[in-house]
Amino acid sequence: MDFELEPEQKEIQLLAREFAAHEIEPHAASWDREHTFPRELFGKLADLGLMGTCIPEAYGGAGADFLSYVLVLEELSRADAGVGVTVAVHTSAVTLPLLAFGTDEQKERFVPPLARGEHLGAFALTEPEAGSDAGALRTQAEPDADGWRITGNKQWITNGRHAGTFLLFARTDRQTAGARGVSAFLLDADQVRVTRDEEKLGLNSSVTNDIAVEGAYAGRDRLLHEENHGFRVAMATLDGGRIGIAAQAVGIAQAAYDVARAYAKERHAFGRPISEFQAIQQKIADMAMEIEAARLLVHRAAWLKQNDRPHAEAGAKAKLLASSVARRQTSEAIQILGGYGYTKEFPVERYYRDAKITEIYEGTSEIQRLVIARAILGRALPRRGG
Ligand code: COS
Repeated sequence: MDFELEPEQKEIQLLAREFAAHEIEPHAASWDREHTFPRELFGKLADLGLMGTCIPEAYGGAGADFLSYVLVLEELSRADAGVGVTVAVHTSAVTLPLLAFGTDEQKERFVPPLARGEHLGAFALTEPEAGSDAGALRTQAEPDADGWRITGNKQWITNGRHAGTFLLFARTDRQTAGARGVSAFLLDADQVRVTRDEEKLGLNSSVTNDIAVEGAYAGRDRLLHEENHGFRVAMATLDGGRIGIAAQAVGIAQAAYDVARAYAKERHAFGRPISEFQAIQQKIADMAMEIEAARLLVHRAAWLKQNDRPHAEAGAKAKLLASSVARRQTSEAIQILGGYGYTKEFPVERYYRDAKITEIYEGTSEIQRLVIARAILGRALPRRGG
């Protein structure tokens, strides 16, 4: 066992950290306040290879491993969690499943423009009445010529307004309810209409959209993986994606910790720095411990994934812990800063708002527990309708 990062991993971590410190962090407060999606930033990230960190060089990526990618996500999210989710969805939820499930032709056609950051990816699974119960989706793909006509509505689609490639899930078998009978398709931006921009509690530098697909034609070349087996694509994608969201949560928690620790040493009360009071020391100690524990789970899950080992349970555990640490410890950071923490003068209120979503998207904490429990106990939970 070796807890030391490889030299290349440290190098890429430093690259992302320095980029985030110069190009993201100084703007994060205004992007949050003004709900700015920093489109040009992703071009700069692409110039460094960070829009395809863990994508092979042959497909236009940087050729680093999955752990390196997770390190990048932590650093980006530490500066701005909205930037973190944009890159996470683009990479984990679109580019990686294309590599895992695509034909050679699909990989050659769709991956390089994504890996080089020429356009963004969006993952379209969720619908107004299919969130945690993803298998209940209603978007329909009707056979037409040698392909399908797709019609339906998707909700809460990260990157929707700015995406060039959509990985979209639709029902190809009308007779079969639930997860069976769902297929995965690759659509272009001009086949999708953005119908709404979501207003959110946080992550204001990312975009979240409702989209409509109105009879878009998808030929066989746009079917990802086998017909009626798209749910497997969705689940396997989320298994990996959750590790990325866990890294995002660690980044947010780390950012809150950094501010709280510095403030505790500077702020005086009762004639001493508040860091000399046990009440504050105990909070700082808990923060440091919980963040480290969450990070270790994230790194282990990433290591399992990059070694082609089962990682669904490890990823769910990492996300479950990291997201609850982020929610709890961003709140504690506000507590340490007191009244200042509640104002926009310091970034901790933004971290607190941004942290909450990590307990919800790419599977709620309740779904993570279900995934973990199924891995431990087997499929002992009631099936749909039963
Ligand atoms: N990897 C690969 N395949 C998987 C899988 C995984 N981790 N988990 C399930 N599958 C497959 C199953 O093997 C099954 O295939 P077969 O019918 O061929 O055997 C199929 O997918 C259906 O699985 P299951 O019966 O477990 O589906 P359920 O409807 O019970 O749903 C949960 C399972 C609840 C775990 C799933 O719907 C889920 O993860 N929901 C949360 C969705 C989510 O995270 N949404 C966020 C969207 S992105 S913001």
